[in-house]
Amino acid sequence: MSAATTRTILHGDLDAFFAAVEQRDRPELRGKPVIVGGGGPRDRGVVSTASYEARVFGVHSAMPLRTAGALCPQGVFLPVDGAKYQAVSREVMVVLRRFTPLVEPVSIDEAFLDVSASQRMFGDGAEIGRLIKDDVRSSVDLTISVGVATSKLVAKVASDLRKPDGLVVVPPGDEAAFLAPLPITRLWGVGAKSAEALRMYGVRTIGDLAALPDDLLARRFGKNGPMLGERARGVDADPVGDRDAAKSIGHEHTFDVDTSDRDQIERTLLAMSEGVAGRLRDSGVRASTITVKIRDTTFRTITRQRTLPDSTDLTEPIFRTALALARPEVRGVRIRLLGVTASGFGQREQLGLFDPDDPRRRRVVEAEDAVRHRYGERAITRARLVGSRLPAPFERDPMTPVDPRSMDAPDDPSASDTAPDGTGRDDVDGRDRLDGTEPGEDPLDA
Ligand code: TTP
Ligand code: MG
Ligand code: MG
Repeated sequence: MSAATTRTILHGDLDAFFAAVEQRDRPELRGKPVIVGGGGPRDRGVVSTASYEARVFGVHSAMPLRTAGALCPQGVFLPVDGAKYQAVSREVMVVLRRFTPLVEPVSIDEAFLDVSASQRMFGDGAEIGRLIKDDVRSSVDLTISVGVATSKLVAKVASDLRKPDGLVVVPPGDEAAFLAPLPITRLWGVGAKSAEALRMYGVRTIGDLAALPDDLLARRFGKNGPMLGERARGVDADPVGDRDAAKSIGHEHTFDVDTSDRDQIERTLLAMSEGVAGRLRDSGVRASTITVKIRDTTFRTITRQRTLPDSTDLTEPIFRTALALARPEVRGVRIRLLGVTASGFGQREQLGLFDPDDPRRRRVVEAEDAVRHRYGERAITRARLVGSRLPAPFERDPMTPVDPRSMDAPDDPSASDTAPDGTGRDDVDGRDRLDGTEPGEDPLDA
């Protein structure tokens, strides 16, 4: 790869994130085994994360709390304070954006940064890594582990290698040699199933995988096989933040019985707007474009979209816009399906210090989010929605960090709602739907 095209990519991931926030806010917990999860050591439920002091006892994420209690009876067990961690996550993303606008959050506590163009201002990748670690520590009082490399793949492996408080720099050209001795399970996208299958070929390390011929990989793993080999050699051209451009968050609802009832249509739009707004907030983004999709009994499908003067992550402006777009189209028509989609994302923090929303209103919304995260989407229901008997299409595991790569994949019911006669026509394409295996997914676990 020529110098002109060599990129400098950072991956940052906070150390023992939920537990570290609790230790930060309660100094008496520092140095102690802290276990954050949905209850105490005698409760059902699992560990969200454990401080490094607790990990010494074998406690780890996703372990039943009771097991954690048996392994580490002296542990301090704390409930999950989702709203607090979301807020801290946003603060960290603000810090990261001081170094480049090319920041791609991948979960609540990690992000990729392309700092290729930032080096004249801040120094080389290693120096930027150090600056970021210092800045995260002084601004939010947390430690972040950082990997620096020429690709997302290698940076991700590097950030994980010397946790906690790690900084691992892989110089250009050293990618394959850096990866080679590591166990195959370290390779991002190789899960338990793929690792097991690879073991049959004597593959233990990433270097073993890199040495397998492409045609063998293709035979065994199909179209993802050769890609697996490339990644083992540290080849990954995936750009930082690329998926943001085509990204959208949407909900759709197909009525059990086609309807022309205005109230039912409006309540459905409200419920969907609420779901979309909640997911925008979870992802730390605001949308500037709202699209509604309307399919009638004859499978005629139209979409109408409007760009807002100010981007938003709140229900009201989304609902108002969706309603204004839908009203003229649904009059006197029997509706089969409705959809509300938000797109045109900017990061919330890019708007700077000025928050166009009433801060009190935002606090209420954030309190609602906390309840939603803890008890599920149905816990908070506007008076108007009571009795609407909408199914709960908006539920997702509150403990699963939102992964922008798969944002729309799990709950897009439109995929099965195709016109039997092929006349269905969508003005919005399915760009945001994922097909095939993405980097970061196990080709066999998928
Ligand atoms: P991770 O970054 O995977 O883990 P971590 O930050 O706790 O520890 P480290 O990165 O130092 O290894 O996840 C970030 C947060 O996401 C974590 O603090 C809690 C939450 N989480 C869960 O709730 N359940 C899980 O199974 C995992 C893996 C994470
Ligand atoms: Mg982490
Ligand atoms: Mg993480």
